This record gives sequence, C-alpha cells and structure tokens, in this order.
Amino acid sequence: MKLVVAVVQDQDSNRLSNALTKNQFRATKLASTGGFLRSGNTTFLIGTEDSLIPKLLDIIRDNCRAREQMVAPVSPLGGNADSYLPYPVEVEVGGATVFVLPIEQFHHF
Ligand code: 2BA
Repeated sequence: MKLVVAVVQDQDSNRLSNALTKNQFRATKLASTGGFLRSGNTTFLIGTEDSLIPKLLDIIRDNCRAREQMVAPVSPLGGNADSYLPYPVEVEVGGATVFVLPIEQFHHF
C-alpha cells in the first residue's frame, strides 16, 4: 500500500476531488500554503494499493494543469535589500507536485 501526497492548485481541487470519488479513490483534502508564493493550495492525502498507483497518477495528471502566476514583491523587513525585486515576477506553478510514500501499516477502526 502507498500514501500519495499531491499538492495541487486550489482551482483544480474540486475537479480532482470529483474525479477521485468517481474512480473510487478515498482522499483527504488539506488546506495548505506554498512556501514560495505563500498563497493557498490544496494537499490531497490518498491511501491506495500499489497496483492502482498508475491509474491514480493519470487521474491527477488529467485534472491538474500548470498555470502562470505572478509573485508580488515582498519588501525585505530588516533583510538584505540586494535580493529585493521591486517588480512582480511570473513563475509557472505546476499541475501537481506528487510524492508516493510506502505505508508500513494501515488501520481503519
Ligand atoms: P510554492 O512553494 O508556493 O511554489 C509555487 C511555484 O513557485 C513552484 O511551482 C515553482 O514554479 C516556483 N518556485 C518555488 N520555489 C521556488 C524557488 N526557490 N525559486 C524559484 N521558483 C520557485 P511548483 O514547483 O509546481 O510547486 C507548487 C507547490 O507545490 C509549491 O508551492 C509547494 O506548495 C509544493 N511543492 C513543490 N515542491 C515541493 C517540495 N519539494 N516539497 C514540498 N512541497 C513542494
């Protein structure tokens, strides 16, 4: 069994949720915040059998898309002004960032 941790953009989370339910995957959604953009994203925890991982990755890939997002300038409070960018910068935020972890034990009481 594996635990899949998928960080996705908020805009894709409902669509992904619906697709997971439709395909009988059980998932938990956590509200999360990206460390770089410091804006909201959604983290899915999905426990599933090893044999279903390829199908699950396909569903995540099909329901999450990359987007350009602007990074607003943040003034360096007491920090190093050399690294301060006074203008917004565009970054591509991925469709999904996915980690697949082995599970030692699974209990469902
Ligand atoms: P954020 O940390 O807010 O990052 C948003 C996007 O900003 C990233 O998209 C990437 O394009 C860019 N970015 C992040 N750190 C950067 C840096 N040090 N320099 C330049 N650009 C940077 P994604 O790579 O698609 O990541 C989307 C979200 O997935 C991240 O939001 C974070 O919440 C999560 N994530 C990505 N990689 C991770 C990792 N190795 N561990 C844990 N969470 C991760």
